[in-house]
Amino acid sequence: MAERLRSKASADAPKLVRVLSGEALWPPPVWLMRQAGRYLPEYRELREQAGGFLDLCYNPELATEVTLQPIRRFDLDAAILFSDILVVPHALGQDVRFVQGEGPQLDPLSTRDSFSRLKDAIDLDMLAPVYETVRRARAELARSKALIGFCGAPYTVATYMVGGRGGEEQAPARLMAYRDPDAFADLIDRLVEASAAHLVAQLKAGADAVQIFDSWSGDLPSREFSRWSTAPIAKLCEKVRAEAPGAKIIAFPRGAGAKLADFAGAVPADGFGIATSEDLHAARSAVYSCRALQGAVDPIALVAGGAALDRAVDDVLEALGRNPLIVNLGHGVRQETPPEHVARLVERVRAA
Ligand code: 1CP
Repeated sequence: MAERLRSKASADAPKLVRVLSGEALWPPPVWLMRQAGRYLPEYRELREQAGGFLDLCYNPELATEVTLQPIRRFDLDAAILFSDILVVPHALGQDVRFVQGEGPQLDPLSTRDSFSRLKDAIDLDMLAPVYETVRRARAELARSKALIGFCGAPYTVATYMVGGRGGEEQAPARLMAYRDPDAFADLIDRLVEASAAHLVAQLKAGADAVQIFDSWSGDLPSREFSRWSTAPIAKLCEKVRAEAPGAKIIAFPRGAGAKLADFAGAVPADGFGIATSEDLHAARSAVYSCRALQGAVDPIALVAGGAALDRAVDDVLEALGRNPLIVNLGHGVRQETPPEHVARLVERVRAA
């Protein structure tokens, strides 16, 4: 495995791809989770024209524009496809709605019987507009910029599918996992297959790397974490690599904390996302040193700006800069973030 991970990217590859191939670059590349979205006036304007949120995700012209907005404004090193993790349940046949101000709502799959409402396999034709967005965004980006595709981790997506919505503790999915582990395993297996097909389609359409967002597994006890987060993500990476050899993969097990070492030992990703609350030095020693870390500026320091933001950026650069590093936040950009603070963060990294 180490051999494959060390295969070097060419010198004119995007910086993000080089770092994911094991190079430590200075200054390191920088992009931000949720870098497109409501904190940008140009997004809010375009969002009004689009109708619903899913209409925007499935409109290649508008979704390409939203993908590129933060690159134009801030000259970040990577664009992330504008889409959502919940297009996968949607393309598996589940009803998904985005209600203004309330977040996503799905018809919950609360028992195994309700799985019969799902399709046997993901309907990639339904997601054709997403792959068209990848093609268009890649064509419009400079070669030096990376385009990142993504999906949710099987566990995180399952929590929305079973619970019908987000929620702090994700109790409905965790209950199903305890009461009927065979049913929950069936759902997770379906999501491994569906997510692999979705990531491979994005890579074939031109994505330079893909990120797997596991937003909710950090709450799980170790035994549950390794069964429902680590093992399925490891399998997902292997499936993607089998069909898209050399694919660059970032895994973000948000809040894994002390579970990161086991996770990184089992998951053959090229980079690992670190959440705001994690100790940076502990994270560095948990992950084999040629593999990249990505993170972990506090999104609330980004809201605060000024000297607090500078310090937060410097802490990440000092703790992680000697090894392959991608500067990012520890979670997504918040809606109340002043766009000038993002410009300041990028400037601080570039001046390092
Ligand atoms: O305009 C709007 O009202 C919609 C807000 C919005 C946006 C901008 C949603 C609804 N999704 C998105 C885009 C999105 N979602 C991206 C685009 C690329 C970028 O980063 O700029 C990405 C990568 C996601 C990923 C996503 N969706 C995650 C994983 C990351 C995370 O934040 O933890 C999750 C959990 C979702 C579900 C989701 N979709 C939207 C919301 C508000 C949520 C979270 C709901 C909750 O808190 O449970």
